[in-house]
Amino acid sequence: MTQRSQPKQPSAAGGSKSKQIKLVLLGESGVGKSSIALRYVRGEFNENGEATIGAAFLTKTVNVRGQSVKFDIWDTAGQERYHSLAPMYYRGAPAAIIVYDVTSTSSFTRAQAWIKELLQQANSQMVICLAGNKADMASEKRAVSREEGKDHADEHGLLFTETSAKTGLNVEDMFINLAAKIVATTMSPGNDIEENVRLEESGRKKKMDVVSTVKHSYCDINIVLKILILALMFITLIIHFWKVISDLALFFPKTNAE
Ligand SMILES: Nc1nc2c(ncn2[C@@H]2O[C@H](COP(=O)(O)OP(=O)(O)OP(=O)(O)O)[C@@H](O)[C@H]2O)c(=O)[nH]1
Ligand SMILES: [Mg+2]
Repeated sequence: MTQRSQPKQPSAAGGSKSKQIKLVLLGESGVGKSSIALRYVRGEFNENGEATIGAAFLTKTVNVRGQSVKFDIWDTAGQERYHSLAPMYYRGAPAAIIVYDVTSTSSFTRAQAWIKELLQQANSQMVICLAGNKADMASEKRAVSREEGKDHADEHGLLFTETSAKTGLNVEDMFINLAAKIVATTMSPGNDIEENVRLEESGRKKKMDVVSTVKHSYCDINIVLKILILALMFITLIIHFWKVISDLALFFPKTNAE
């Protein structure tokens, strides 16, 4: 797919205000992340897609349970040299799709590492889907069984599907299921993603308050130090002044005597 594709702005589904969902696509290079994004957003497939550089951004708005949902899709680069950039995209994101290629065991191993990383580093409320892509090649070249993928997803409480960006199999459903789960989670009291974001923000605000409190106490110390330095300078000045006076006192009697 073309690198750094321009965000597409489809018309909002439904009349209500769109709920924005940041979604990140992760997985080994070549598993088909960009192809999935391209299939979902534009309904296209490119046999000769180039590896993504950095990340690409796409958007799509859909209607889920009467709620207009706008996906902000971050299609990350799977090449290892871009790994360090990934947290920038998944941090704070409420949704992620971890993609592997059903014809590649190494991509499944990499997907497991992504799951581990997200469970440790990402937002604990993140809705994650594990996707075994290139299902159209499964009959001839399958290397990871559907059961293996599903079991791994179940073990970590993730959504699971097998997709084909080439034929479009399950691509749309995967995004809709993710959105439905997020909308459901957001609507259920006591487990509200927006509430959690607010809590995270208030937590962050608390941290900022602590920082500013510390800053204030540093300010106080600075003022005390400044006062001490000024006092020292004042005392030194007085001593010098006193010395000059006493020198003059010694000088004048001598002059008078002459
Ligand atoms: N047969 C088949 N080929 C696919 C499918 N999805 C992607 N491909 C092909 O796999 C290759 C890699 O696809 P990309 O979408 O560029 O892979 P990627 O995960 O974005 O790779 P990076 O950008 O390097 O991380 C391309 O040649 C695609 O045409 C699929 O579902 N079926
Ligand atoms: Mg790509």
